[in-house]
Amino acid sequence: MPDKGLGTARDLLKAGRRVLVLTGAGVSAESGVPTFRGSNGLWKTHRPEQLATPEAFRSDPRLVWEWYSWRRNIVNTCQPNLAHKALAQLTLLNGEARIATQNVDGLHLLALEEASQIADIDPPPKARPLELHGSLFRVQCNNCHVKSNHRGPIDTTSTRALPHCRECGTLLRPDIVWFGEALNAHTLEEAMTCAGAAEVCLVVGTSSAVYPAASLPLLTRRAGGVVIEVNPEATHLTETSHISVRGTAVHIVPEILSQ
Ligand code: BV8
Ligand code: ZN
Repeated sequence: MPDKGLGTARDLLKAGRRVLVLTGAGVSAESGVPTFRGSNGLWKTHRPEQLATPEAFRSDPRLVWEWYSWRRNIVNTCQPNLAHKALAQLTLLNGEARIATQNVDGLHLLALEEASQIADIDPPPKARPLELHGSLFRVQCNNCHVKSNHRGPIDTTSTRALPHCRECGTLLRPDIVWFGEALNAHTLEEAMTCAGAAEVCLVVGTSSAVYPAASLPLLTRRAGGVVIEVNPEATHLTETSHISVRGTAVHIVPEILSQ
């Protein structure tokens, strides 16, 4: 049974240089971003296979863009919370600490940009979070294979009004990894390498239900590292965690990262 030790977690994170942080929707919950599988999660009102698959996009791009436009509008009103900020500080000050996030809300990157401005430090390359499942605010052309930032409003009134590639006219899709799609090979390889080398894998706010992201802490454990989970509830990972701290990201993460 995992230790619930907040103090032990803090000591391990203080001692551990090579830290991989894996986050999920729960780290952004207190910023107002809906989670997927919780009581009022996204998957309660929408079926993932209806919205988060390439087949769904092929059959009804307007519906899929409507869902992402709705999520973009919500996230545009959200700010990084104290957990995002504490994690940004960690990666800014510890060049060996990395964040791999399943989230597509961009709040880790925003927190890092804010932290580096306040500290007047250029973030080390490894401080940039690995976005395993892409970003709500990037689009990609399946024809040109070009990705670009896109933060403006999406006109979902007709398929023709949806965003199209300026170069070739192809309908653009969100730069999001859907079910059944491979993650970006380089990003995944980088995350797996970090997981295998980590002394500590800190897992915050994920149900650990989705692979291959959920396999990352198992790589740390297999290589002899420590797995620390922060979640108000037990998850698929809890039994294999060395420490599972019950609590929310905003209450626990700043506490266990406080030096
Ligand atoms: C792939 C995009 C293969 C949409 C998402 C084994 C190996 C490989 C694949 C599989 C496998 N087994 C099954 C698969 C298939 C599938 C999969 O994992 N299915 C699951 C459901 C069984 N995986 C895939 O399809 C992946 N692709 O492997 O392709 C391949 C290889 C080569 C060539 C071709 C194909 C793709 C996976 C990515 C799918 N895309 N999202 C979008 O985001 O719009 S997944 C979706 O779930 C989100 O991205 C989300 O990030 C992710 C995980 O969810 P969580 O973040 O954990 O969120 P959740 O709501 O579940 O949990 C929130 C947690 O927070 C809870 O525990 C809650 O207690 C906690 N919480 C709440 N409040 C707080 C809190 N914690 C802290 N503080 C709080 N305040
Ligand atoms: Zn194009």
